[in-house]
Amino acid sequence: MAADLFETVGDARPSRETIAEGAALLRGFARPFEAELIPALRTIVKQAPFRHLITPGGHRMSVAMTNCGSLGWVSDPSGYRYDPIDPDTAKPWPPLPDVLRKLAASAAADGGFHGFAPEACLINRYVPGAKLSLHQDKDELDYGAPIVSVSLGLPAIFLFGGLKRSDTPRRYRLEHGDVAVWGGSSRLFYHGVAPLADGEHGVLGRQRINLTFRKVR
Ligand code: MD3
Ligand code: FE
Repeated sequence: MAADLFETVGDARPSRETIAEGAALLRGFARPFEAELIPALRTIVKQAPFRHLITPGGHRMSVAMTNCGSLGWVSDPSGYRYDPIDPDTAKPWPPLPDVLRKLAASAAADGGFHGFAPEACLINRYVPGAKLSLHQDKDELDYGAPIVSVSLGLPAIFLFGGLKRSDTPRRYRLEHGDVAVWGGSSRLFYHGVAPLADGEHGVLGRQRINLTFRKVR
């Protein structure tokens, strides 16, 4: 990619890797946003604290979650849904900050999806041992829009399968600042996150934060 020859961002050279049709891994893409991004996340989490949701199967998720934007993803024993109201605070989710909107739109454009305007930003927090089992993201009405994900803090092994649960997943190590854009025919691929290894991250400490931006309707 010729543009990389002219770019330097900290010590990490941004790069774009196509990992499936419509799916791109943008290593280090979020780094230039970091100084604004982390304080914005702290503000959101004060208004809508992390919580461990219960799945429809009755299990408490090891990943803690919150949201910002006009809709938030929630799970409870009755099912999964997008809700404009945080059930824990009974208030709307905190608004999507400009820095997050810009990061998501520019990453989507870099991945080939122009005009991406997310309604929901799900914020996942992993501590060592937390994991996300293989699943499909099927609670959105518009599969034509991509999902943009931003990894922060401790590295994680991301599992990327196929359309069938039985497809053996490929493994990708996602690090602080890595962004992925998932659209096209990969939009419904099974995916998950292996149990987080212990460690200490210079900025975020003993945790991994993942943001997923979605157009819901
Ligand atoms: C591949 N989150 O919140 S983001 C989720 O790291 C979720 O917290 C993971 O899966 C995390 O639903 C992974 C990467 C991701 C998101 C959506 C996808 C990968 C995807 C949709 C289709 C294919
Ligand atoms: Fe997912």
